[in-house]
Amino acid sequence: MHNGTTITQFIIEEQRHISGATGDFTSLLNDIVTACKVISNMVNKGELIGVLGSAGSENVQGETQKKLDILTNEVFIKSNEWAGHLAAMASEEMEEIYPIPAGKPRGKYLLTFDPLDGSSNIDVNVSVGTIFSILRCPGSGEAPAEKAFLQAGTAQVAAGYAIYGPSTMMVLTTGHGVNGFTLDQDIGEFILTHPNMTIPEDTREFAVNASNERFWELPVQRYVQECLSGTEGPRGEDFNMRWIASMVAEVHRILTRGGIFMYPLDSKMKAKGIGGKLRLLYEGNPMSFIIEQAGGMSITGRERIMEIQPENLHQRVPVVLGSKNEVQRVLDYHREHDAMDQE
Ligand code: P6P
Repeated sequence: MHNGTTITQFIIEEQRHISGATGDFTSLLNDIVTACKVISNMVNKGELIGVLGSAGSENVQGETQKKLDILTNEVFIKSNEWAGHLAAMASEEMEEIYPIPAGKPRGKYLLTFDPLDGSSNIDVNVSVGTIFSILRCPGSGEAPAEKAFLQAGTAQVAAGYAIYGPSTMMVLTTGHGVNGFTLDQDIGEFILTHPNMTIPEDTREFAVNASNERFWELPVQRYVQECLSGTEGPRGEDFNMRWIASMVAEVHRILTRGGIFMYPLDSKMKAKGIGGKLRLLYEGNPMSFIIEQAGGMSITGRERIMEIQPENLHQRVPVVLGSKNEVQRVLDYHREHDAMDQE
């Protein structure tokens, strides 16, 4: 059972810890919560309202857009452009930044988001989610350019996700731990059900798209092979594997019971000159903030994701995140490999 604390009440009580808080940030978070409620309803209705299937277009990454990718992007824009909390937004589904339109008040925050992560799963009814990150807007009120978004993940003010699964949940951090809220469909409110979420430091469950094995760098091949060798290998214990192809669902599982998620750099990406599969500003950084606040670790394989200085809006990075001791092992394997390479 829950104690009935709504996410709105929780955010307002959180705000009291922030000196000089004006309520602006609280109101922004509540607008984001509203957008996620609308998206939850759309995702839940699915083909009943004809929103499944392809939109017949591609996003900036050259990936086929689903109808819901575009519709959920519009929901985020409409829910967050009017209130005067934001100076601009950036989305996986938009090549350029979205400055707050003339005639609408401009605020002091920037919002980046992936409105429907894992959307390749939507047509087969597997959990998908929304990921968002809030930054302060530099400068003194003028309309920001793209470079205003190019801040390291350590500059994030807040980050969170909604997961549209058997339950719709929101998970949120403002830098004071991680808390989970479950949508009570009867009253349309997110209720605090998972206070102070923390990730076990150890795990025997890994998540990776194993079809890419032959393209991985040697340290990743070594780590995964040792997991697969189980009790007959150097780890001396058996491991379990998961792969949902929905980062929000993988991260939520890890927050709930531990684990390690990997989308590592591989030779296919290197050949195309891209830095990874996942996007730094609206997937890597918000999820890393949440994971670190829950006591986990999040790296590219070689460095802390939240310390990367972004070079462009849709920059992609390798991601290895989750239970601290397993992520540390992957980091150690990369360091050992690189040291031998330099000998
Ligand atoms: P693959 C979804 O498209 C996504 O961005 C992440 O949510 C997910 O972890 C990954 O890509 C899945 O990639 O190559 O297994 O389809």
